[in-house]
Amino acid sequence: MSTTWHILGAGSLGTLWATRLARAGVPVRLILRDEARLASYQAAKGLTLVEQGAEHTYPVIGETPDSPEPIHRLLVACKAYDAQDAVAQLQHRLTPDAELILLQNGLGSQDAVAAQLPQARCIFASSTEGAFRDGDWRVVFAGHGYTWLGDASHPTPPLWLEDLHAAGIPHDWSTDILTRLWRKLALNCAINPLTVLYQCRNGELQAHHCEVATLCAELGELLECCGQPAAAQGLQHEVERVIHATAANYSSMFQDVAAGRRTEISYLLGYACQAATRHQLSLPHLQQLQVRLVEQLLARGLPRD
Ligand code: NAD
Ligand code: KPL
Repeated sequence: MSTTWHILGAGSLGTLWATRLARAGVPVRLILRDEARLASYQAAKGLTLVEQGAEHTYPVIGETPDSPEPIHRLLVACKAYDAQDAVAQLQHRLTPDAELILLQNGLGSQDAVAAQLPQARCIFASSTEGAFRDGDWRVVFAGHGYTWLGDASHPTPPLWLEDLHAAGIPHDWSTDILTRLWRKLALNCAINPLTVLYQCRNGELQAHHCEVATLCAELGELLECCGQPAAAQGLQHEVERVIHATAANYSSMFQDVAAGRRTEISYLLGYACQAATRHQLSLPHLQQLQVRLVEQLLARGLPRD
């Protein structure tokens, strides 16, 4: 019997992982905020995955953070701004050899969680899969993609990657996970804030070619300065490729703002600007972008962080 996967956060990615692992017969338990959420979940009788128009419900066992069972493996599937508090609630249940898989986008939250749990193994993940909720306890698998997992301090891949294989979760072990996370952060910084400011789909940024190029040049400088030269390689070309390939899509930040949800700005553009300040690097366009984005968020009554 393989080790149970505890999944923290029954949102889009948490549900996408929980349902596919459960479908493969891997033991999974879902950790919900409190008794009220647990009661709502139990009434729904499971998690529903909608894939290519077909839907299936998986009766994954739910529990609250107070459940007594020890946790050996924890998939942290909440937003970057919730990760630290959500993990802190479970700290007393983590075994000394616990492993955490951190699915958060951007940078900053992973180090904060790892610092909170010096004994645990924290595996960072970067995913291009796409999913959204179309109702409580339901997820639509919207975009097939790939997940890279890695541990900057231990290059050895864990044996449980076999569970992901069995579950049909496309993945690879990465020995340069920080480079991948920095690269994704740079892409998100060059695209997502502009889509919010211009209220447009990704493809419409082709009309703002010069602004995108200037941001890419500054992001490239930042990556070099932060010891991530590989993440800086051909950045502008890659950003233009993504803008073209996802032309019809709205960026995740655009979608968050449009739905009145808090954004992950502090772990994306905010993190980049802070890193520049730490290195005494002047990146005027990136810093101005942050000012404009914060103004836009505040004007919409959303948190600035
Ligand atoms: P989400 O908002 O859909 O889900 C997060 C869930 O965590 C919510 O259900 C929330 O209630 C729950 N949560 C928060 N704090 C909790 C706590 N203390 N206890 C229990 N549950 C708690 O978010 P998501 O879209 O799944 O994104 C998760 C992370 O993955 C983000 O960093 C996001 O940027 C990244 N990501 C998402 C996608 C995607 O397609 N959705 C793709 C790639 C990366
Ligand atoms: O990851 C993205 C997002 O929308 O968050 C892309 C599509 C790459 C745009 O930055």
